[in-house]
Amino acid sequence: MAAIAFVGCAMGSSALFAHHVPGHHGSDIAECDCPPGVELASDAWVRLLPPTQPNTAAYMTLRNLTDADLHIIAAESPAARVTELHDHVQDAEGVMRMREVDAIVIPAHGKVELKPGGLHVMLIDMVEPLQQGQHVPITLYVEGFQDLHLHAPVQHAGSGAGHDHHHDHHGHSH
Ligand SMILES: [Cu+2]
Repeated sequence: MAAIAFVGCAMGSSALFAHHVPGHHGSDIAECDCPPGVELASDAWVRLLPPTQPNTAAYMTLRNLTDADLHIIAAESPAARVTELHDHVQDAEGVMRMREVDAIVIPAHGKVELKPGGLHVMLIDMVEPLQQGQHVPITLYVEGFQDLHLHAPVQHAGSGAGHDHHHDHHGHSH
């Protein structure tokens, strides 16, 4: 009897996986409504913080396929009352501190990585506490270019730039 129950369970779980569509809406994979010439080179994500923490940040890697440098000059999200572009710089005492920057540049035919300890989109004064797995809409404004509209899932830091699922459609590039 135990063996039959086990087989039934295994079949159930494989059927579940067969119906899982990676990247489908409602998953934990970021989506970008990016104009031609710009694409997400890694999943975008927003750091999950305790509800008492009013600020958080969004991270991603963006690739520029065009012949010109692209300057992200502003960001906006309905989840935060204030959104700023930040970098980390070392102060005179050697302490890394965040500071606002005028622009985040995606070099021509290159990419820029927004990551913890480096460049990031700062989400300040959240409208309501974020839940894990929730998607946060973020708009990035690019000088002389079309806007980038992202939906970035909320994740714990330490789950890396993504999640446990494999997703080979992103490929590997250098
Ligand atoms: Cu910041």
